[in-house]
Amino acid sequence: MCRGGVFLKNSAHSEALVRGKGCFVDDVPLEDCLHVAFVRSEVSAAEIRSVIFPPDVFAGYDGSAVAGLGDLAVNPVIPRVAELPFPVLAQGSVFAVGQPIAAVLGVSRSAAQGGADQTGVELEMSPETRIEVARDDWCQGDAPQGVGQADMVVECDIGFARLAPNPMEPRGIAVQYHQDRDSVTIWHSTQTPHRSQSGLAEILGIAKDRIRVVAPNVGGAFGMKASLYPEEVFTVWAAFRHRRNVKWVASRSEDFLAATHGRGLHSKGRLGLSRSGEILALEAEIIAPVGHWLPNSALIPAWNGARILPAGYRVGAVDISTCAITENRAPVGIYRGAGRPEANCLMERLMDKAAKALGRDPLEFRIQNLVTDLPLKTATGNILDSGDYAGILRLLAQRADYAGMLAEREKRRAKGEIVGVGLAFYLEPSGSGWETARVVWRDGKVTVQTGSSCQGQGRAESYARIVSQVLKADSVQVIAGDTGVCPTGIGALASRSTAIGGSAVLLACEEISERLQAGETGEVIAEIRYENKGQAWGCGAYLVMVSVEPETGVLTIERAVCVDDAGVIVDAVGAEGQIRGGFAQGLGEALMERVVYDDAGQLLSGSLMDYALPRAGDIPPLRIDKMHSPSPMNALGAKGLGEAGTIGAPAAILNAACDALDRDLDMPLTSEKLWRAMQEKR
Ligand code: SMO
Repeated sequence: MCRGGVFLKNSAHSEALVRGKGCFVDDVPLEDCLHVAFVRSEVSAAEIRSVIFPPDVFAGYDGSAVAGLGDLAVNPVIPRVAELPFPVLAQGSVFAVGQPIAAVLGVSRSAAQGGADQTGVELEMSPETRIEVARDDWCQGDAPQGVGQADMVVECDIGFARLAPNPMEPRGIAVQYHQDRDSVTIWHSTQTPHRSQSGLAEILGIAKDRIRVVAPNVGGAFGMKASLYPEEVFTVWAAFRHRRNVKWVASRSEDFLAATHGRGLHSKGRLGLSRSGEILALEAEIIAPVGHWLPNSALIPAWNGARILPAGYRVGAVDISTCAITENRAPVGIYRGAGRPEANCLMERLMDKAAKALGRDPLEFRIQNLVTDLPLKTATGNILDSGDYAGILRLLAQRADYAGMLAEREKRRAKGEIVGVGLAFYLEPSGSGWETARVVWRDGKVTVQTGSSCQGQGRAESYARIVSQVLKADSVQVIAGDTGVCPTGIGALASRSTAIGGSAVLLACEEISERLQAGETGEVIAEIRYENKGQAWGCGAYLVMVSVEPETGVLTIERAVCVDDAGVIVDAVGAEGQIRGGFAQGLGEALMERVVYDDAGQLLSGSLMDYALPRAGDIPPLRIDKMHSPSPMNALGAKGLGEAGTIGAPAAILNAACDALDRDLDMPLTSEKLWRAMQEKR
């Protein structure tokens, strides 16, 4: 494959994937391997009275076997007020439908599953519990006074549905046991191979060097594979216990039941405004659900959902609180956007309601209130590093023919059509911290070993492009996702890989370039651990026009225009792909996706027959425009873009639907919900 004059050879690159030549966890051949099947709780809260395995199972384990294992580390982005255990198998009590109670090993997948199916579990139902596990707040100025003295106050209350991430490849782990060294090589479908390695070592209480984690081609993740799961830890434990190869690959249903869900937040906000349209104060209260155990990133949505407020707007005073509260349901983790969509949706709904209350045009009202003269520190302590926020809205208005769209809306409304125009400005902070790269130049052939990993985004192409911008290379090979080969990294999440990992690659290439100029020949190696100066804040604005069919409630997105500023773009095709994919995922959240539990905690949307994912035919054509304000926060000047569409699309679509029906609505905007709303109005 030849792109940009660089020959890429790597199984991780996109061409292999589209040709079906990738290698996923279930493709890894393991000789004489044991399979794991889990016995899962059928109720949401109970005490375990007994677990009885059928006599013919190869091996069966209940919680007592793994009671001594350690806990999973949780990223402490907001202060904890309570600790939760990390039960690899339930320890006497169950806290959610789907929680693993016991595990059965078998010499085939069906033998293991058969054994699990025949395992008898006696449960005694107990009441569900809710525990607050973390909380934080941000105050600047006197927000209650600001609201109290305001000429106008608008309020908004949004319930975000739980969403099932649904990467194409479900969770999976294949463990090869090395008899001679009492160590393992693990093929793991993960976004964070190094974290998987260190987490496993810690939980199992063994040295890190006995565990090599390889993330082969990861078939999508969307945040769902950023943390270790109980099932995965058990599979590795079983490999050491039996000194055998062991494998577990989740079914789609098991992922619906027991993989992390996203969103589920409840966000309330209130803006106090002056008559002239200044925002005097923002009060907001965020309640974020967490499941019955905490994955590493469990607190990120609670944190981002609050601290990203008031997004890009100038606000006199803020009083924002967030808390994370357990539910007797599946675990909650990050999901593409991870709090960013929630914060931006709340702010954008409030801005629309404020504009309406003031009798102002929503676009022009936003321009009045967007911050200028970056960098600056927001009321919640974020450093917005660069960008022309108002300029983005002006460009959007021009490219979308905003004035023409509004005129058309009025004309069609006069004819009785139900039409809405929705706008959203968004911010997308990319991760902070460090990533690594080791670049080896050998007579014009370049190998990049990166601590960043890939899950199908085309990272190898991006990194190869960075190489080719600095070095004259005949070929570039990018190796990612192998703790045995690559320098330690954080992983592929939080829109960090190009900005931070790409900067590490850039600096390593620059070092090699200098040394080559100094006359070095043969083999030149540069290894960089790059730490950014702070988060790079991508931004953008989306505009959509929707119509709703009065008879059926079916919503159609007639037009969608995106303007994104991700700073320096390395791979324009890849970047546009991220915007389109993100938009599709945001559209899913806005229009159709929803995890549904009944009151007893039974999952009602446990398959793709019940849980609606968007399909190609649901996605409208997008008009995509860009601005490029390089970020001063990293060497490359790049910002995040991978989550842009999932942040901008739901807010814009929600605003358009609310505009069409002239009322507040919650997502997903199903036809039933819209139809009922229209009936109420009549
Ligand atoms: S939701 Mo992303 O994997 O930070």
